[in-house]
Amino acid sequence: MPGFAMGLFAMIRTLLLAAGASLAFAAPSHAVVNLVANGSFESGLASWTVGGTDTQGFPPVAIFYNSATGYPTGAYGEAVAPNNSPTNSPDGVGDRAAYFVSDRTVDQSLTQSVFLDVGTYQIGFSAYAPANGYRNVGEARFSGTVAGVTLANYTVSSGPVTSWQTFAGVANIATAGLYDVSFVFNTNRVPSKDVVIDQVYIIAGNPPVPGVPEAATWAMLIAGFGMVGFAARRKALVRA
Ligand SMILES: [Ca+2]
Ligand SMILES: [Ca+2]
Repeated sequence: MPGFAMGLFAMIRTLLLAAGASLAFAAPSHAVVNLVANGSFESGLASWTVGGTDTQGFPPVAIFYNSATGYPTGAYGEAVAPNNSPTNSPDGVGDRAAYFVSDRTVDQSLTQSVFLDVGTYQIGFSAYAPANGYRNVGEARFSGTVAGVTLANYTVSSGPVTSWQTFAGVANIATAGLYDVSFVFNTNRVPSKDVVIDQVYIIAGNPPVPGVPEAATWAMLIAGFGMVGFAARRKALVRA
């Protein structure tokens, strides 16, 4: 039995190493262009339009990372760590990110329109909930739509705190034209939760998403676990 267990671990380790090796080659090339303007918010909110109703008077702003300053340059004294979740955004994470913070807002939004030709595009963005906002009693609902495809729509309390996550997907554009990129934030209680976003992107094609095993890797893993199962059954038969 120990011998079989060791063999199984060795096989799984080999499979995981192979999966890791294939993922290491999945990085996007330097030629990839982000079709979203100022998608990393390094130019503040240039190219973005602020919408919605805010009765508290705290519109979204582009804060600075690792800055324990107050609104509008920081997250009320909490230093936000730069996005570290895997992303195919061609833009670097940079020094800034967009911050939704109002406690009384209806459909507060950051939007822009992007012209897309017919084709397949990969789309995505990264989001984060600061701890001080997360502790607030009021809920916040947030949605992210890129190239007309809604990638996320959640209450902040249902997501992680102080942990970046990247949402990615595919937009298959059948008709050339303008497509919406929009982030929408709703709150109705003082104080309520907040959201930070960064590295919004639209790129041509649909390259492997970092951190997500691609189809070939999955096939290899499934085949590998099938082999492990076969070996186990064979061992059982031999023993019987
Ligand atoms: Ca940025
Ligand atoms: Ca808030």
